[in-house]
Amino acid sequence: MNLTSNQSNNTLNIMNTIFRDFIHVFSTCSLVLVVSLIGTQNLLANNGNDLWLSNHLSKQVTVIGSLKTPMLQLAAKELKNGWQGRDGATVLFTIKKDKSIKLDGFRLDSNRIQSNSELGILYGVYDLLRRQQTSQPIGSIVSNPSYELRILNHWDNSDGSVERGYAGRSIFWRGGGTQLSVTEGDRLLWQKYARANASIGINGSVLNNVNANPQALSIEFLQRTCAIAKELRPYGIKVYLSINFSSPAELGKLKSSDPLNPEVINWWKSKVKEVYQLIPDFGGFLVKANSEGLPGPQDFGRTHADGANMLADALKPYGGIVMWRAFVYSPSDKDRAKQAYNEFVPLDGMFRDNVIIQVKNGPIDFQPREPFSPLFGALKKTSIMPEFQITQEYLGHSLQLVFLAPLWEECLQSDTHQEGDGSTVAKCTDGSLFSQKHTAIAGVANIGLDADWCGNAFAQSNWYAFGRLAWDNNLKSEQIALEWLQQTFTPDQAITKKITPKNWQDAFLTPVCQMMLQSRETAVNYSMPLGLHHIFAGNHHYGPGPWYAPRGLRKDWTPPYYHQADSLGIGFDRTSKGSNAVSQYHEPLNAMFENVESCPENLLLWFHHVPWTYRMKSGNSLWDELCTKYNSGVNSVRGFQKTWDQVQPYVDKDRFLDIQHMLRRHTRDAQIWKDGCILYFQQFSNMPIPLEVERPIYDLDVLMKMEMLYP
Ligand code: GCW
Repeated sequence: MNLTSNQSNNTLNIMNTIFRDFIHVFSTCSLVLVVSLIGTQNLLANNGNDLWLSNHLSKQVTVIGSLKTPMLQLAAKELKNGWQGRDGATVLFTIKKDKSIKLDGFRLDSNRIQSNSELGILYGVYDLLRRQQTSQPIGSIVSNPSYELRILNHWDNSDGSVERGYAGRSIFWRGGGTQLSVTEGDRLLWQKYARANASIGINGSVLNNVNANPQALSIEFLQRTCAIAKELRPYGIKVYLSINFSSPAELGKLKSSDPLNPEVINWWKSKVKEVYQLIPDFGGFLVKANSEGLPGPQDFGRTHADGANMLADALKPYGGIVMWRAFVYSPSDKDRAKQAYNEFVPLDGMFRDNVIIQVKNGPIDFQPREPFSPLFGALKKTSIMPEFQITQEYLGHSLQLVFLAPLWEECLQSDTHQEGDGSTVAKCTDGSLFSQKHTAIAGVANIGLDADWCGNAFAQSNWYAFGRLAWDNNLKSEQIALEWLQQTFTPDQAITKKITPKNWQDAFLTPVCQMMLQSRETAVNYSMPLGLHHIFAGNHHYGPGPWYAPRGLRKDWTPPYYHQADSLGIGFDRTSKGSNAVSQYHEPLNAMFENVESCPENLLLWFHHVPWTYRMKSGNSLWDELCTKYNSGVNSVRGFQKTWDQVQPYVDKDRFLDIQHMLRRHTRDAQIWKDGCILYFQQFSNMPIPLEVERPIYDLDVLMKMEMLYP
């Protein structure tokens, strides 16, 4: 089902909502009667389209204070529609400068929301409603965002496809002849998208793929961008575009795109002017340059700083920014993990103040587990922003239940030690340690035209978690998971049981939250435990392929480059005896990673080539430990299946069946990972599979042939 056929979904949704509210009213009188009347929960079908923003029967509230502008009126409307506090309460909106309130933060108590800005009031409303719905206290709270810019990156192409998208086609671009016509359906969809983002504090959207087509700056594209901006603006969301560095030549028909060429400089200036004439609050450009075959300043013998600064100068008069990606590597036998640091650290301090270097959480590429990128904390005189991947490219697409907040929390809380102990990635990027003109964070979106936006209900939690962490980079994954569950699977859907808050907590919230919190480590265990990375089959990045090495393919695009398994052992030697990537980390990390004994075991094979017989802390040999990890990953997903089956009474039928089905596939594919990797690596270790580990059920040669069938 997709949102273009959304009319009927909407009607269904409205009917469901009415019905749910109807039940809500009656439930206080006689739940049993209602249950016997409807007999089944089928009527509560939920396609997930409302995300964490389901409608609830609200109580009466009066809003006072200035409501002159559309944004404040919107804030008042949202408050009235969702109010769960005291019936007949009054809430005051106050816009007043207050030094303790930063950016679009707010001060909140049960009957007042104060902010420096209108957008802060809107955020305060969503926060207040969230607290009501999740039964959190509403004392006197000041809430300020950790980052000034909290941005979704959509890898959407103008033909409507989405790179690494697993939830249907693009919500922004349709391609073909329909590119120009903006329909009422489009507008409603974009408003709904904007509202969901605003409710979690996201304030920017990059509308197109970083693998950008030069046509992204054509007038047709800009006009549609302008139409999208119009729907996003009331919710405080600015639009940005990814640009192709060769646009002057490709689109402008100039002879070159050399960033120091005056004609090129002028071309960008007039293009930027054209953009701002259409979209006065346009946010700026995101640039992937000299990476994976895309053009960039190095093609002309210039540096990343030359390229970024030229664009920054063009954007500066309008307040626009450049997000310049540090995801660079070239085909070579050298260690790919070192390249970004090597290229960018020498340029520290050379970027304009409206340039932000966008850095993926790890040095390679959004793997299930990586150490943090050594650029965090090493760039001290340059604004730098983390890039997380919400879409599950390397973590099971939308076919596996993997909650990503623990991965991001692990990165944000990693101590770089760059400015002494406690120099976490969070502090190195949010302005606490280095004075950055702009602070920002980006997440690669997992959104598409699927009715549930993200491909399955639990994938929505990753969109939610990104927004919440962008607002508060110290939030704990558990709090995020609980909040999200409480808002997404509301207890009023559990109509076949007499649900009390206590049994909802014990029988639904606690086990499902546990499942979510375990899911990332589980994915690491059945796919790439102990620091293994990038051992996927083919370009789909779904199933296992430690053997995958087609002749002629770049070595750094093949798994053997990363796992280095041989008869002696397994793992990439990044110590001083190997590629010396450890030297890019500040002491004491350098020494800690260098020494096999002190290297954290969950990163062991990232930094070391380790003998199969090496004694792990558990007493197991490395080989036995590896097998045990794979086994525990599979067992854990099996456990998720049971957990989910147990919560059936608390979940509407649609989402229950959908997730039940997904977990079946998830378990099967985890088994394939385990069998494929154990049997393949066993050819090198020549050691038996420990008896506590379940025997493989697939044959290696079959799995090796299956590789291209995924997903
Ligand atoms: O991991 C790789 C992905 C590419 C992506 C690239 C990037 C948009 O496989 O699909 O391209 O990262 O981040 O630029």
